[in-house]
Amino acid sequence: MKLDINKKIDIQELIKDLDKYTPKRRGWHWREGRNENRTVGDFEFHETSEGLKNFIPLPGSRGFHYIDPQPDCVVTTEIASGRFEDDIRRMRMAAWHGADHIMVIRTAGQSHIDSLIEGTTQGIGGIAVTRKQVRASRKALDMIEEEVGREINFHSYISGVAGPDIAVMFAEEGVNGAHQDPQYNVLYRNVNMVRSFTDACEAKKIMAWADMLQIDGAHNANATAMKAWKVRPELMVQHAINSIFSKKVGIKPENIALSTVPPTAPPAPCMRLDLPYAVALRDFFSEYKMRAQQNTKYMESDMREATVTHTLNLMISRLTSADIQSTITPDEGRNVPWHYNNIAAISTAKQALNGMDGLREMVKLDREGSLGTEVRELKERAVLFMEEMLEVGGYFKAVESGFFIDSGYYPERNGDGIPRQIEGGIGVGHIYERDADYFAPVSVHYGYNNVPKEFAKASDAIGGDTFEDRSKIVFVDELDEIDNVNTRLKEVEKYTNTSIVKPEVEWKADGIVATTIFLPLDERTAEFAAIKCGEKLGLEDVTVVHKQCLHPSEGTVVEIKGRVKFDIDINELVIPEKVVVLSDDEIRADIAEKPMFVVAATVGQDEHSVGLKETLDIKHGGIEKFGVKYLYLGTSCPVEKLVDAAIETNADAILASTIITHDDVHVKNMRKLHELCIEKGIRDRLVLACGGTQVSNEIAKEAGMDAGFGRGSKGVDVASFLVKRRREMQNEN
Ligand code: Z97
Repeated sequence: MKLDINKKIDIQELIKDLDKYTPKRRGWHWREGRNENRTVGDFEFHETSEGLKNFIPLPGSRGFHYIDPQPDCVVTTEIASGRFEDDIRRMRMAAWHGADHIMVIRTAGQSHIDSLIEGTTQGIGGIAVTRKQVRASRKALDMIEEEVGREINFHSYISGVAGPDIAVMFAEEGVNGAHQDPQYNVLYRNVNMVRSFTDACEAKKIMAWADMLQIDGAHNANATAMKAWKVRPELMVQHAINSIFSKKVGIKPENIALSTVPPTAPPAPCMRLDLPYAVALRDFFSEYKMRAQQNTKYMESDMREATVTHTLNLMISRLTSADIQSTITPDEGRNVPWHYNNIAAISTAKQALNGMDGLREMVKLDREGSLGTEVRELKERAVLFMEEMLEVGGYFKAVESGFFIDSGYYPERNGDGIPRQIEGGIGVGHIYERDADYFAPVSVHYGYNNVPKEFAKASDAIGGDTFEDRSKIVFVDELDEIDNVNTRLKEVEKYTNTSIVKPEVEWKADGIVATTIFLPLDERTAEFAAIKCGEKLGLEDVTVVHKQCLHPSEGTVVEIKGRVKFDIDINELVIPEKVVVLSDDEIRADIAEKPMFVVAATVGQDEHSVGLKETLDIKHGGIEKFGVKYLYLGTSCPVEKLVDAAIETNADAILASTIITHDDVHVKNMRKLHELCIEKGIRDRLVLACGGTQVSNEIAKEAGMDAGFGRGSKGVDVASFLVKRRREMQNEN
């Protein structure tokens, strides 16, 4: 199965024979071609990686020949629709925009599940991570990476009491990265600490074999702490514990990534707190990688605010050269994991990183000033924390004493940390010392294994394990008769490979649309008034996703979402043929070879001038830019005067503008222009074009023009048309 750019990914085809699918590769992949200067378009870049084969550039790239420079760091997108068949389509869109690390958020608290789940069930704002979901996603990514020409990392979580089981499944299925941090289980999921650390040995050993990248869980302290910036010293301790532990189990340092989050956001003076923290991390953990996640704790539902915080965070990433840039911002605050929010966040990262390319070469971090002092202080606090931990008898004792997630700025302690008992938590008492004759017949295993002498290696006892012989993997397809991908696909059959469509934000044909409404009301009233507006617009299940008071009594802006009740048949749409616009160079060359002269005016009793002037003048890319010369006769110009001027100057074309539409005067003016030219015997040698907000190509042509230019038309559209029409006329004669 290969993807065709012009076709949607066929999910039915994708899940066919999934039981036989072998992932293309294992292991984490950094971007290729980093640390070298690269020319992209007109510019030299200093912090990029190899470009993509297929991509969608930033909107502003229009001014730069549509270049799409790829930053040097891996860019993550977190996908949480809860249906893998829909996630897969989103992954493909994300990859085209520059994401090469796809994290699938699990359904709430899969760490609580004490076994490997098989078969698919749909999550709520997340997905139950199962072998089928993982395999289907990896298979899709194997094809998507060929389409974009870059390796894409697939990522999920190895946590909870089923952690080692999940690690094995991930290794078998070619998952490339995972969160793994026993401290996460202990603090946030109340898994017994001895169990959690013992399991982590096994899980990490398997991750090392599978060459997976590991992200730790320290950032969760930011999210949990009352004041996120207070736990910075403790966070360094958490990073230290998981990093050295992972290294000792056998994960190579370049596969150990710290999950770092700038702890604050505006209106806090975040740079003064966040930058020293990021620098201190780089100093302490120089052999490991930094995975920068933007701040999500101080994020509400405002996309604009989230984007600014994200951008400030990206500046820190650039200044401290983050290795992986996460991009969940807008979704996390709004809890609306929609396709286009993923793309918006990826674009924010790409845009900011492109824009700050090479910033570090010009701006040096001043270690002599307050930055240096802050960095040193943070490190000292972290070291003291670690020392006190040793004094009380080590990590387990420290957790028991409530050292972690305390709201004090260490060494201050407020006694409100999360204490866990060594003899408590989920899975307590399930750890047994291995007997002398303990034997596990597997190829990857942590610690003591009494392999019988007749076997060269442990797994020979069973003729190879699943890491060595994939045919031994048992693929369980579906367990739930009702909630599974087959029934879900059946429900949307009407919209699959047919001409029927429905708007969507996360699931095929979910029918959801969002709209922004300003109401001259106070916030509370506006919220309910907005819902009423949504209902009057014909939407169902209307809810408010964002609101912002602009003034206590003058007004509120509200963003609502709701479900449309209708479908659209694309076969019934009337779509005018798309005009192909010539390139700037081609137009210029044509005009240089054979000059062109046009006369132009706003006709009738119409004083509008801006639209036509923008079309003519060089400043905003009017036809003058391409070398076309013109005579502008101003506004309220009689049609007769315009035609006479064209005759006198021997013009090639007339450009008329007509904005006023009262009594269809725009149509009448166009018709008059056409008829007058016939009367004067010049119609067949003159190009006639008309523009205006209510003019369309169809209306203009019907009224006798050669072309019409409506709202949004640019000088290049007109220039391209003039050149093409002149060529046609030459051929006609
Ligand atoms: C991130 N936006 O990118 P469950 N293990 C660790 C974790 O951090 C998490 C889980 C397991 C965030 C992702 C928060 N992290 C969300 C170290 C979750 C998840 O929900 O307990 O089943 O596992 O880091």
